[in-house]
Amino acid sequence: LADPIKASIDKATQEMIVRAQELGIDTVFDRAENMKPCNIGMQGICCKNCSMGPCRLPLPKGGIEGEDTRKSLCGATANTIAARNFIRMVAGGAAAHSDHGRCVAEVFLSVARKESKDYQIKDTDKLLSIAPYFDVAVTVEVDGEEVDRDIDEIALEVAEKAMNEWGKAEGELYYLKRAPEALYEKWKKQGVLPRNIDREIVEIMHRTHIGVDQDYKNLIKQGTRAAIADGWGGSMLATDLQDVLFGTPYPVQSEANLGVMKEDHVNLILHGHEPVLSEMVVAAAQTPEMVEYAKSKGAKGIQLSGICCTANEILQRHGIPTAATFLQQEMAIITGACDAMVVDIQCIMQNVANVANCFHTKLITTHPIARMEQENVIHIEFDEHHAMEDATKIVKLAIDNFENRRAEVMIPRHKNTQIAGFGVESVEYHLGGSFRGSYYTLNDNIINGRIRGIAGVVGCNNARTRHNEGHIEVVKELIKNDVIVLTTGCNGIACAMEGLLTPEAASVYCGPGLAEVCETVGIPPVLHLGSCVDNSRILLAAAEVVKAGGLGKDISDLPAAGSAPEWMSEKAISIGHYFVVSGVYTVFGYTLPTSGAPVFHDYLSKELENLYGGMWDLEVDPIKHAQKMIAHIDKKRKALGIDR
Ligand code: NFS
Repeated sequence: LADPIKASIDKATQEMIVRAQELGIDTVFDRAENMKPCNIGMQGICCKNCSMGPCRLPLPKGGIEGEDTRKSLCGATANTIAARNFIRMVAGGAAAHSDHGRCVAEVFLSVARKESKDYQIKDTDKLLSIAPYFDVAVTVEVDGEEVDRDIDEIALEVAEKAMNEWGKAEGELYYLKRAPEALYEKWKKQGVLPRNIDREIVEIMHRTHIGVDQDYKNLIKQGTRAAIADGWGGSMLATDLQDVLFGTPYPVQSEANLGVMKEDHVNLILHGHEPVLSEMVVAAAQTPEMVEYAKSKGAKGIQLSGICCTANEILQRHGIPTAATFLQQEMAIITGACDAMVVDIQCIMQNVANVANCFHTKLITTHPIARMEQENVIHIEFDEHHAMEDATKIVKLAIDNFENRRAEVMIPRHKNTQIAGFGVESVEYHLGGSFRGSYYTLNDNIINGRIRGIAGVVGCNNARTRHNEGHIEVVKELIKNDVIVLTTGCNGIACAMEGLLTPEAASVYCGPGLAEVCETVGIPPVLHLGSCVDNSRILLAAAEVVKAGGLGKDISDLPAAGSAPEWMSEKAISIGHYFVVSGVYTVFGYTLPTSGAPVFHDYLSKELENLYGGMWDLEVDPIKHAQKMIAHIDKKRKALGIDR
């Protein structure tokens, strides 16, 4: 069994590990004790792309001396195998983000066509701001005068063009031009401008099939093209179209950790990724009829909360509290107070169904591509054409289940306050010049040294490392050294649970320069920018910083670095790679599946810098991890002539 103290730094999680063990229910933490990962797979050098394999090419003890003669049956080298595996991870991650984006685009198209009455365009300003990138005019000439164009017409044209990004026959992705010109030119020179989103992913599957692409440099080049298609394509489209449909987030106050659940309320937990579902469930649960209905069943009300990136989506737009990170999902049920958990796609552990089986919890899958085989799971397929109806059904199920609680309820009392909902627009509002209307103040504070640099710290939890320890130590070390942190995903949740997403955290944890800026402006030192597709907000914020001037011409010139201290998903690899090829020095914690192929690893961590300005690194120790990022930031400051 897992040792709760060694498994997590978080009190609520520790208590729930103990609780689960008392009840004889295994969690991911226990399973991590009982099953160790495959050492060869971890090094990235197991090829199972054909049935002559799996071919395993372990590094000889003591490393490689002289020529590396390892090869598979077909002759593939360790570098080829590691590169193939690596870009297949990029493909998996880019596919996940982008298919999510496609679903949003489909809903947007049906809204623009006036086919789904339950969704509307909430943010027309955002729509108008993105239309020009698709070459969609926002004004028309009438009798020699420029007048505003009909918003429905604009929406339809944007929707059709956006939809087309997944499969258009020629050209390149529209959003690539949002990158700084210098970066766009680098991509063009390297021949990695994505043509359309799906094609780049498909091409990875083709090129990694046995006997196709055998040059690790050429393989990673396609990985680069697909990663760009994710960050500056599928993910960015997901973020933008979600903002158009559901509203661009602005700072909101809320809470985080399992303690947000309430014993005397119906607890309905939203877990997964696409706000298309969760937005409707939130709307349905907030209707007076549903609240009354809950009261009629003896509850004081309905407590919604979120897990994983759905949590981030409903947090940033509605202030709905966050219940759990990826690793705490089983625990939300083990509280005995989860009346229903509704899931869609991604990061949903199959074991939640087994845990739900030990309690009264109704587990509801909603997505046609993500179903569960266990008998206790209910499937309510969510369809944009009758979204509110489906959502109401889900909320009712949760309420009806309130009186069926069987186990003793044990909700850990731990939670913390958080301010979330930052984005490109609100950062501009808080840190822009009021009359220049750009990132002027932020840049000014970077140039004068109060802010040493910018870090994007993102990504998952991983049961192979102590839950939240890497996240929190890396972030604290950065802000202590005056580096402002932009966070998303489960790092955002971890920071929220630790109280780092409050303006008050500035005086406690920050160096004097960053503390002064945060106190003056009234922002937390760690700005939560949303879900993992919202890493596109970090890219755009970086592009804005470049645009505001004084800090070089490209993202790679900025005193900035990226990090994923506890990553585990393929999505994280895609994100890491699009950060790198957008010019960001990016450090991952735990492990990288490249260690068995030193030449390929070196290519990622050294050679890529010459092509794109960014590079990969691995550092397990969180303090060293942060220090490496700071060293890179200082190197960039020096190059800009703004040494502190
Ligand atoms: Ni990101 Fe969201 Fe969390 Fe990791 Fe999973 S929730 S998309 S993959 S685990 S950060």
